[in-house]
Amino acid sequence: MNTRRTFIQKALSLGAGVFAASKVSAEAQIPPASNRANTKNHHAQAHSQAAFNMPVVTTDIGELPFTMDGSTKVFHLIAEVVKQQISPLKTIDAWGFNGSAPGPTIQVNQGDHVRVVFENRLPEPTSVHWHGFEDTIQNDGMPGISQDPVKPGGRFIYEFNIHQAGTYFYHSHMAMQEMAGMLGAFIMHPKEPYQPHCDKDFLIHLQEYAVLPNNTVPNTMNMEFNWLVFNGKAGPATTPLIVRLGDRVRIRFVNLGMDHHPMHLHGHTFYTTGTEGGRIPEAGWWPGNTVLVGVAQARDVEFVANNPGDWMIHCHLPHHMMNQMSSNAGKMTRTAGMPAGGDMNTGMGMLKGTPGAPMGEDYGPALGRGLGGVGNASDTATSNGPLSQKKAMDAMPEMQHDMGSMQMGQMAPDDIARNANDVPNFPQDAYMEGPMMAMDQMVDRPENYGLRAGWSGFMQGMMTFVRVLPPDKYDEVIARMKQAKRPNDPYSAILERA
Ligand SMILES: [Cu+2]
Repeated sequence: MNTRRTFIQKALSLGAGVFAASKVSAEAQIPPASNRANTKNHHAQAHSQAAFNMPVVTTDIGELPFTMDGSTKVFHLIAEVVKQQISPLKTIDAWGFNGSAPGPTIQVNQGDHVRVVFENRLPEPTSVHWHGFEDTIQNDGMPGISQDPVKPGGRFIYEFNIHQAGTYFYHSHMAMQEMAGMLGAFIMHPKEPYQPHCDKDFLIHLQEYAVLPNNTVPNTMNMEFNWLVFNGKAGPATTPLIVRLGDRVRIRFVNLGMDHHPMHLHGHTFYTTGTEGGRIPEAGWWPGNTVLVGVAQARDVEFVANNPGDWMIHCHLPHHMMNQMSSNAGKMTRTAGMPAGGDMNTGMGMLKGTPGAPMGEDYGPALGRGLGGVGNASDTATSNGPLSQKKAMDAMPEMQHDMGSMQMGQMAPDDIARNANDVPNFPQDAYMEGPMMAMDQMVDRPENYGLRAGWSGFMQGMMTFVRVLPPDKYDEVIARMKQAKRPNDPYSAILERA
């Protein structure tokens, strides 16, 4: 059975014609700049006749298909070990569901009868907790409390009558398993579609991993996270949210990690319209451009994409806008004195390592506070030694300065001031971001078409774009996305309607 089609038919039955609706909204009465303050109400009117439940798009993850057993929607959810590529040069061994961490998004409608056949392919017991569900205790998924733990190779069947609506989640209730990636979203679409209608509905999971250089297994007990991901990808490997100028957009943030994340959108004001407890009545919506998404919370925000451009959406914690985070300032960046036996070159893990490989594990413990347990107690302040690009490159003869499609070493001579070495705190981002670290081609995909060259050097961690594209550019990007014919494309719900 084509489950996607079934879903669309269900969606169709919930409101007026999907295709007609998206056409109407695409023309979408882009309000003049002088009227932007009123776009919320304006848009409510524009869509009042055509509301339907737009399926949620979980970029880079996608959704879990289902089959029908009579009138019951049946999902097959499998806990398993997965290889999750979080960045072009970093793939980790995570635990997730049905091939990814986070697991795929489950989407149902209020009033549905839902069965989840859960299968444990992990080497240890687990179960699935259904976060926020007002259901029977037998379905709570608390191992040892509401049910026996599901043993390796075992199964458990959860069955729900969906009477709620909103952004809910599922996750392992074993803390370390959760930190290894065992989480996913569970969307309950309302019986009466929300007003005003949203043309695009996205979901972004916020997650953190602590993975030593040259390692693939996250340290689930560590609290010094050096990989911060949206839907299992760190910038610039995150897939942008593609919207058409004038679209009303909903983004659902879900946080199942150790830190709270202030999510910030450039160029627009959004309203917070929902929490992990469901929809907020319109009178209670609050405006902002940053919303704090606490642990175990969901925050739905909505805005009219009325300002064209490639706008950043990101966590505003500075350390959550970095990849492979490690100490970069002071003594650790200089050719003498990195405590764990390496200079910048070995310490950064790029070359000359023993046991012979770049990113030698034996250098890991000195990188960053607490990564590996050594900490940086001996990384005390000393005067900075000289560092110039030439000197750094000369000290790294084995380094591939042209790493295939990685755009390394393209800093212009005037990117670094002549007196940089006399300036306290230099360098901060000089060798971590910018043209030197750009990898546009490595993360090339239709959604990135037309971005400014070198963009990828300035995007790390919990970052992606909301690309608000005028009709001609939007159509071109969508055409390229369709042309790519990607199997199980997370964007399919949008592509089918475009
Ligand atoms: Cu954050």
